[in-house]
Amino acid sequence: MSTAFIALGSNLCKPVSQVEKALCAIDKHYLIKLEKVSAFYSSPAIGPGVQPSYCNAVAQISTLLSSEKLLKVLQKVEENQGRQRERKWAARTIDLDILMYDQLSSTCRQLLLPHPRMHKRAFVLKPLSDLLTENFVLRNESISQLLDKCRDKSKVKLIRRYDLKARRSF
Ligand code: PH2
Ligand code: MG
Ligand code: MG
Repeated sequence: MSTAFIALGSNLCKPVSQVEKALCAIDKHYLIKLEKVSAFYSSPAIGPGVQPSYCNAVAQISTLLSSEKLLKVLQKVEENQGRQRERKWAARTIDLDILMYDQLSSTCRQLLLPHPRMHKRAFVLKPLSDLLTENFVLRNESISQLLDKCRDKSKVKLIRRYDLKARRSF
């Protein structure tokens, strides 16, 4: 059994509902168990042009899927929620990124692990810090040390909590 962390982000078509829907879809897969879900945060979009704010969260799962198969499942969930592959960092209904898969380090172009930009993004680190302890080390630093270095950390605001049993935010 492997442990993976998935970043969820949406800034189109009711972002909170999109994130909730994706969590349900992930959990429905017979080889994936949703173990923990962070609170939901709102953050200004990083990307081109003027875009709506994002709803961001991070989920911890256990799975019997390989990292490659997990990526395929997540891409299917994105597709089912109407994800269009447009410009880089364009607004999207749902984005599901594998942040980490066990201790795996991958330089494969389709799936870089750990996610190459996660340590710089407050909208990933803040929700991730809900799930990890201070002992957790990424690039020789704790999540809170990495967060301290993010200039935009104050802009990531808690909006809702997630009830794992009820499978919804409140
Ligand atoms: N995702 C992006 C680009 N910009 N900005 C925020 N605030 N949250 C995101 O999840 C996000 C983004 C590309 O995946
Ligand atoms: Mg992304
Ligand atoms: Mg992505």
